[in-house]
Amino acid sequence: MTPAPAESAFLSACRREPVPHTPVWFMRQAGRALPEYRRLREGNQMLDACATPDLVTEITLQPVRRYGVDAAIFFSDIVVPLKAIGVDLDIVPGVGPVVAAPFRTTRDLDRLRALTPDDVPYITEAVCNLVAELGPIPLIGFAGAPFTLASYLVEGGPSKNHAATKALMYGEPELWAALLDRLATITLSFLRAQIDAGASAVQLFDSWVGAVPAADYRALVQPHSARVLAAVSDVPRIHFGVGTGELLHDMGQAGADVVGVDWRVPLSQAVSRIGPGKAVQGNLDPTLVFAPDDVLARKVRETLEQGKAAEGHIFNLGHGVLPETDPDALLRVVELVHAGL
Ligand code: 1CP
Repeated sequence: MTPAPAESAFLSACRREPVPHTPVWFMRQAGRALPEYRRLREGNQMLDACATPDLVTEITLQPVRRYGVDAAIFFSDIVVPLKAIGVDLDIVPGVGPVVAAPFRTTRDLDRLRALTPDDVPYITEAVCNLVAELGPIPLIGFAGAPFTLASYLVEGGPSKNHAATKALMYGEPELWAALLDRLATITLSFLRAQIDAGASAVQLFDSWVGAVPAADYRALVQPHSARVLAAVSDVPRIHFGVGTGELLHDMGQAGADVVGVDWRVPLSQAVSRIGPGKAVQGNLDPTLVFAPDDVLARKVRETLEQGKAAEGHIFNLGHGVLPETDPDALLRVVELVHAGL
């Protein structure tokens, strides 16, 4: 009999149970680093691709076939649920999500109604197809956390300093709380749709929350992320952000089972900051794929060694695969991780 995803190394590590080998997958493993992805995406807009179950299924499977990773991540984007409830936005090639009318006032809350599964039938269909195709390999569903989604809505697009977002957070705390509450409701429904269709785990991306100091994170952000994570406690929950060295403990306390760590903090230090009762995910610098083979191999082994300090370790990069990455370098990383120390 084929083993179930529940018995996989990936889900065992999430649950802090013994594993036959350290599981590995890569954030943004589907995408521009793969020539087969670039071919499939030719002539398709990103958001159209995300709403086409056959394309989503194929793109999600591509890195699993090529790299032999221990988990698939659903191909979609964090702004898909916002688009699905009618927010006028697009994903502009080479830029990222761009929102036509940025969020400014209380009246803008009306544009953020709750999401139902009927808004995203293509998500349900693609997840169902994928679960059937993947067999024993777990599928990770994902969503953007309230802070990171708020950043795109308030800034109107990608931002370096998140100045308008933080101005709203500090200047109008009541409106900020109402905005994050709406976003939490949308996010948890988007995750719920993926879980109900068969996703085995979820990752909540709070990519840009590293811009917020810890005390303000606890007061103004964490309660909303915690509400999302509490609503999906029937599967392992991974919580990740970039530049979050000062927030690792609090992000774990938001209710994650696994805390994702970027490349800036040595994994062993991250483990002591996060504290007991959590698994960790990470954290090879994504630029190391451009280093000579022996340097890459040494850094992979260092990461594995440091991961031993954790109750569970899922190997990953410290952020997404860079588009210029040679897929063969990632294949080598998977082989090294699976071979162990
Ligand atoms: O045409 C293209 O190929 C567009 C590039 C692209 C891709 C491949 C975008 C636009 N999104 C995606 C897919 C995507 N987005 C995945 C795929 C699954 C996988 O990992 O293989 C995931 C998980 C996301 C999630 C996402 N979107 C995040 C969180 C993860 C992270 O990288 O921190 C964020 C911040 C976004 C916003 C976004 N969408 C796209 C871009 C280029 C960006 C970032 C823009 C910025 O810098 O603010």
